[in-house]
Amino acid sequence: MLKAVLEILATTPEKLKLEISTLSRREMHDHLVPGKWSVQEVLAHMADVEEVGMRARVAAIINEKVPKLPPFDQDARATQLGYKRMDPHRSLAKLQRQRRDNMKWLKTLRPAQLRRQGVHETVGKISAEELITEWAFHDLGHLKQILDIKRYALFSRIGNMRAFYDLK
Ligand code: NI
Repeated sequence: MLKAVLEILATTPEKLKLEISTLSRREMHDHLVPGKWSVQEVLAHMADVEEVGMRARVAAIINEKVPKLPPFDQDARATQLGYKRMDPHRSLAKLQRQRRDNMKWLKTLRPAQLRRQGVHETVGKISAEELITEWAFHDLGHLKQILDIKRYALFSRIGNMRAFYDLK
């Protein structure tokens, strides 16, 4: 079960790299989906969460006795850290480096450690295994978001075939 989750986590950076390889700097910077993050902001967010969100929380559950896990205010961090101005390739490189390191660490965790729990301040009890699974779930959500942005980028160029699609 966790094996598939680890596989998703291990392959996310290369999937992201492949997906952004066909986008121009401008397409990564612009808000192609109205009201949503740009590719640049998504990548900055993923690199940021990798550093301060995911691993730190799982580590707290493993190392502390029923730790309290504070919520992560992603919009506040996006503004404070300036996700908008961050270079997408640098964000991806940072994520790649950190993920490699995190994969090594995740593979060392034993079943008894994975069963340990923490208390998320908003949603309550959560085990290390659930949190690691959410980590992969979070990856896929942002990958999907990037695919959506790419669909939007093409939408204006498909002429009358637009009638068959409802972009949401
Ligand atoms: Ni996110």
